[in-house]
Amino acid sequence: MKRTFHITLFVILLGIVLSSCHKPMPREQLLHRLRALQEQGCMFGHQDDPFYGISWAYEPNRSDVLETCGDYPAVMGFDLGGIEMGDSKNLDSVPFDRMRSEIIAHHLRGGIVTISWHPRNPLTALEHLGTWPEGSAWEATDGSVEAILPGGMKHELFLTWLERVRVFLLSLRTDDNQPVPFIFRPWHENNGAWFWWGASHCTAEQYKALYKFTWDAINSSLMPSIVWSYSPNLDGNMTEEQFLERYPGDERIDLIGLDSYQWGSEEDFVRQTRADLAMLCRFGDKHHKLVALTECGYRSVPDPSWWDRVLLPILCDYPLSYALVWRNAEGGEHFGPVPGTESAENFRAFYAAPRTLFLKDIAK
Ligand code: BMA
Repeated sequence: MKRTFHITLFVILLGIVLSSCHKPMPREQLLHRLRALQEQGCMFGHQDDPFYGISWAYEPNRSDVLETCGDYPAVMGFDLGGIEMGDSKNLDSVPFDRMRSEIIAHHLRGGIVTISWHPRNPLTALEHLGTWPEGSAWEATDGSVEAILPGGMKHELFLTWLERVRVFLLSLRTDDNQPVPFIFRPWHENNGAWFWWGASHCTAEQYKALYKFTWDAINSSLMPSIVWSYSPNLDGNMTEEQFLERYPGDERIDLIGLDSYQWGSEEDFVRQTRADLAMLCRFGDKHHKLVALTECGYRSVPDPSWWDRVLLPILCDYPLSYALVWRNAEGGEHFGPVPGTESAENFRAFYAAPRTLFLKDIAK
């Protein structure tokens, strides 16, 4: 009797000790939160939201989304392009120091952060400093991926690039030194031909080796913070076999996505986006992955009813974590809402729809 009592006591104490040791990592908390939020709706995201709009730049606390509907986007996207060169500003002139503080600020206000990377071309970047398209992500030469893999002539350079990315990502910490969790989405739109890591410029094996090498190098010290995303571009007829060809593997990927823009007709955009999302959602369900429209939009939103007539029904029909529209570039194109434009009122209807989640919906 006494022995049984001691054993029971021991098991209870062991349980208490073990459960207090397992403090969930920020990445686990973020994954858990993303899954719970997906049950509530689809989050709206905007690239470079707090930096500039088409007629303003770097004014504190401004955001075109906030000024259109009274709320911040739930998700904000940021891009590291240029950090690999040791630049102080990214490819769209966003100072990395400012980026760091806005990432931390969005995290602290309860928002979700996603980070992409348009690195320059490792074969030509050093000859063409700061030019476009020469030396940029869009200088889509064959052999660049091969050159940066182990044994390649630019492998050492690539190690310094990854180190610069890692150091920036590691610096994403709050004042009390807590790591900010985020979704990281490198090597995106890889089924197209426009980036040097695109399907026409490297084999599937080389692409997967690139993703895995990146994952291993960065994850070694950032494991607690990163939700990893893999997001090819719209195909319109993507099969699971095609998707799997370059998929880095279930053990490395948490969130799969689609980058889908309305460049042509509305009918094509809707039909093709739905076809690819249906496949991705089936895959996500089977493989327990979150699914998102990792980039989307209609350049300068020329259709005043686009938000709630075209985009919203798509978000309603698929179990998506979020849909992120691209940046509102100063003096140029915009993919997000702009106060005072024709589509702004329609954006407020999109905002009010029960399905869409903005900051106030998720930070409650
Ligand atoms: C593209 C355009 C470019 C920009 C790039 C990276 O879609 O918006 O102007 O440099 O994304 O943000």
